[in-house]
Amino acid sequence: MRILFATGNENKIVEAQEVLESLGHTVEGLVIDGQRPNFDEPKELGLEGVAESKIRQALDLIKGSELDGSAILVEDSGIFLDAFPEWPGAQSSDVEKEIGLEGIIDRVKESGNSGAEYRAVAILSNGNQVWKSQGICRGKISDYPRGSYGFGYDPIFIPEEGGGGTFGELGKEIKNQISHRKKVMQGLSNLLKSPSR
Ligand code: ITT
Repeated sequence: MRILFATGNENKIVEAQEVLESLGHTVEGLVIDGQRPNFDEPKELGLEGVAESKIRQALDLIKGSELDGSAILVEDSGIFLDAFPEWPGAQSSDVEKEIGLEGIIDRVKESGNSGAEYRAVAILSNGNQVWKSQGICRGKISDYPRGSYGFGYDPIFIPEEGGGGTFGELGKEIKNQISHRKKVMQGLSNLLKSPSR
């Protein structure tokens, strides 16, 4: 299936391509009038509420255009710290800008609980059918940033299945095998093989 990913985050597109293209799909960023669309994100609704809002906005944007009927993908994701329920969660990108990775490390150290997980919710729709999937990657926050691969919280996130390295150190091969994004995209691909709901 040709999938148009409605996101302003190029890293998400690259990671989705790496997972979904090996499963027989193509993925490209949704571009309208030469621009990546920008959506309102009602972050107080959490990841799923934000993803539902983004898919509604994306489908509205392409209604009546030549892209009407295309398979549109949206994804909302974030990191969740065990010590702070639902935080930063859907606010992850804002919190990263406000306090930085060092600010996160400081709060985790103060709390004494380094447990964390990445979560992602993805929704795919052609306007008629809708497929929704979730992905979680368990891990913990490191004592200091390590490695330069990836984006966002990757230099301070140590996935349980990564042998102790951060995603920043583990790189693309490992991240794409075990990440929340791998799981959410794999889940969508599995749903595409079965009748839609
Ligand atoms: P779109 O909404 O346009 O898709 P975005 O970057 O704003 O792009 P989100 O609102 O879903 O995406 O916020 C995701 C944030 O969560 C992201 O900016 C990072 O701070 C964090 N995050 C999510 N997945 C991540 C990953 O795989 N690696 C590192 N940080 C991640």
